Amino acid sequence: MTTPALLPLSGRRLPPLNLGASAFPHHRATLRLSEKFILLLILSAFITLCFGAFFFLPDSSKHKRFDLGLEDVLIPHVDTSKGGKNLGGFLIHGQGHDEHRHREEEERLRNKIRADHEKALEEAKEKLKKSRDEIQAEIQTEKNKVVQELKKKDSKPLPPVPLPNLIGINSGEPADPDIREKRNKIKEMMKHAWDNYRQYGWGHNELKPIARKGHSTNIFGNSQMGATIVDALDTLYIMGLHDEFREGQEWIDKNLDFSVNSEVSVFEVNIRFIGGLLAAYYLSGQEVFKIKAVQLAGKLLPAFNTPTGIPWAMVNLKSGVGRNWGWASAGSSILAEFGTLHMEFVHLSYLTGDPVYYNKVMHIRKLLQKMDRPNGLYPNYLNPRTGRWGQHHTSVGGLGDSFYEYLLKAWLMSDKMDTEARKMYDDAIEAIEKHLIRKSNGGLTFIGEWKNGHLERKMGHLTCFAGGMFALGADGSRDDKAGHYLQLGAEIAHTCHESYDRTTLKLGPEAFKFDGGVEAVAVRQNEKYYILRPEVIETYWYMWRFTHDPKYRQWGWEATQAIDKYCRVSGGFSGVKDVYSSSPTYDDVQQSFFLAETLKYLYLLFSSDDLLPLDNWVFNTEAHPLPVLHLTISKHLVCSSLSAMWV
Ligand code: DMJ
Repeated sequence: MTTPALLPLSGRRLPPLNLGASAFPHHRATLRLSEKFILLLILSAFITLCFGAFFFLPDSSKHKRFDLGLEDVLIPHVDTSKGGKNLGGFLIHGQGHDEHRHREEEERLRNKIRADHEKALEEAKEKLKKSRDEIQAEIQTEKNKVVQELKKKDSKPLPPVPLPNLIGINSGEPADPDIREKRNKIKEMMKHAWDNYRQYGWGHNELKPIARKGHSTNIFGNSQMGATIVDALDTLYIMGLHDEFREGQEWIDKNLDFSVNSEVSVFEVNIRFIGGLLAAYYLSGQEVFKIKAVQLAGKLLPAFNTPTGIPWAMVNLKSGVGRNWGWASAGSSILAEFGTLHMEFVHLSYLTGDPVYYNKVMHIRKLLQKMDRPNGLYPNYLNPRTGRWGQHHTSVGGLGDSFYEYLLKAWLMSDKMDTEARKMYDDAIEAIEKHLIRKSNGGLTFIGEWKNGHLERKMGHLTCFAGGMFALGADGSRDDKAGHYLQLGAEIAHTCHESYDRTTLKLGPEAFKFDGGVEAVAVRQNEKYYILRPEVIETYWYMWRFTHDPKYRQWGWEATQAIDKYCRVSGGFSGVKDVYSSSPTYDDVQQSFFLAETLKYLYLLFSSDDLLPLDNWVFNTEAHPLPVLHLTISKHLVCSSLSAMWV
């Protein structure tokens, strides 16, 4: 009888029991533990009794039901003389029962129950002879066994998958010495950011480069999850900073633990952690990254337990309890959050062979497809309880942005097989062009925001990623409008460059207006900051890859110099609060996306195209490259190590 050893796992103490000394005179000291055994024994005896009564009391209605039940059960038997049918050594019993055999069987079962009972009693008596310490030691051993088993289960190596070895023939080293020098400068900036984080913020989520200590925000919860390490890994790898990469890997291996009582953003953890770990895995082939990604994904799954399957914005990694941001329209989930899981989740299903992740994101897609869209636009807010839209705000910037990006990238990542995603992207982009994209009086193309039936003529720094997206989606566009979308991408890149160029620091503000004579300039004080964001540089890079127009490298270099001049401090890199001020103040945060995205895109801009070619890699929204999956189409997703089937 092994059950008693499991009792203490519940951590609950039983109230003192009044069996005391008279029942077990020699073992007062072990009384409390003994009581648990005794209770358990009594309970098991009671259950056995009930079990016996249920099955064997003559003429009870249950007995009759049991007989009837038996008629449908397959019992090994070869005697067909009473009208039963022999099915390959198994008999389906007919009406006529062998009473004698039945009684014998009952007797045999009763004896067995009696024997089990006595054995259990003996074992319990033996246990009770032991000292409290011995029992506790036994319990501990049992507990350890369980923990070890669980650990083994968790870290069971997953099936091997073929790793693409496509990160550049010569690590993307450019032939031109001037370009090489610029690329080296960017690598040096990465080293400066990393080394300072290593020194002052190691293990924390981010770094405060001026205070020289760790930093975190609520998106990462309250625990030190080393966000910067995970986010930076693939950039380190691509740049050939292998010692730093190994340090990061070691930290992750030893310290990255997701069993923490911490409430995190599902979206941020997905794009930064799962995306970062998956990219590190695909680039380096180190199993630890895949294992950690899968463990973490398991912790995010409870967020999908909502009436609609639209996940909560936040989930507690330990309890699995989810909720939404208090500020989001009427308890809504956010389009850019629940709509930016697809790439990572498809890869998780591919790597594990478990369709659970794929099914979650496809369910979201199906639900969105069924919904009415005002003017063909997707509102930013969706209530996960009711499945209804919240406020009718639409944005290609904050709250909406990466949803559109992931529709396109789902198609690209599926080797262009996921045509459903492509159609959704094309439909969405057409509506966006019609309702949100305008030209300013000064001829700048901008993407505004739709708010309750009118267009706000304001564009966010975040929205600037769309230039790259339009260029990336040009090939394969509806009605063969590739030229049009490449042109649109170029116009957005130009506008966003203007938003940088019209500032004192040559760094872009968080949001800029096209209204009342103002063009590409921030008006409100709280929109003048630059927090090391990547989107403008991201668009320069895509535009460079598709056009090779040298102006994109030139603009990228301007941004590099401005960052190095105004954001670099001795303890790392910091955001600045006002890009129009010649003596800017720092926000004292080195964002993890600065290492994941901004520096990576800059480095790629000054590398040759064979470093992570876009035919083979698709970058997630945090710039983590994931390989294109060459999938075949089938009715159901069946993943294996080599192939995954697409619905
Ligand atoms: C990044 O975390 C991602 O790019 C995300 O999609 C939105 N923007 C931040 C950086 O600005």
